[in-house]
Amino acid sequence: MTLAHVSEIVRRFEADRAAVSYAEWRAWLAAQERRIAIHHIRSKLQAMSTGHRTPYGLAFAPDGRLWEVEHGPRGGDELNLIEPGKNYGWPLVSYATNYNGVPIPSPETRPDLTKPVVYWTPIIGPGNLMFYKGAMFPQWQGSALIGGMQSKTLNRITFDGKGGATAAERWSVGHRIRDVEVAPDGAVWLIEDANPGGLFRVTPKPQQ
Ligand SMILES: [Ca+2]
Repeated sequence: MTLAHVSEIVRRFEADRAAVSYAEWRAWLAAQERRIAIHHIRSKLQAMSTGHRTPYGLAFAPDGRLWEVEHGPRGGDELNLIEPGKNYGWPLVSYATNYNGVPIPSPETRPDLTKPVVYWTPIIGPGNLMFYKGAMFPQWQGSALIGGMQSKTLNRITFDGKGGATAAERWSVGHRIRDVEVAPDGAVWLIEDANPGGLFRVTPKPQQ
């Protein structure tokens, strides 16, 4: 129902109540309810966190923690543990240098800002972030996988369950990996950032 339509119903109601049908009133009331609901939702919205540069991936770990990967400029790609109300530093601090060579203050200089849990200098150019869950790679259960576009790698991150993380493994795959997903059978799909690009299915090496 458009605003013009609502105005027309109100005008006719004020002129002559009988000119407005029950169905029209129902539609008008439903529109009012939607408007109130949207207003209510908007009033509840707030920024979860600030100070992000170029987020490329956001995912919940099996323990419910929320993680994010983002690109730094010349250096300083980050894996962040996202918590409400925190400022993640950009553009005030970074483990990086600007593209024009101008240094950026180190996160160590601003203890009030939240540091990344893992950072990459030189960069990997993260394409996404996802948590592995599947049967084919049981040793990866609970690990995160990150495609590297700049580094042409697949990266595995492990977690200590207390908010810590480690860049545990990195495989060179020779393609700019934009996204990583897990198939229902536990195989890993990699999609390449290229035109034409490839889609690769990763499975364990058969035992000799
Ligand atoms: Ca940061």
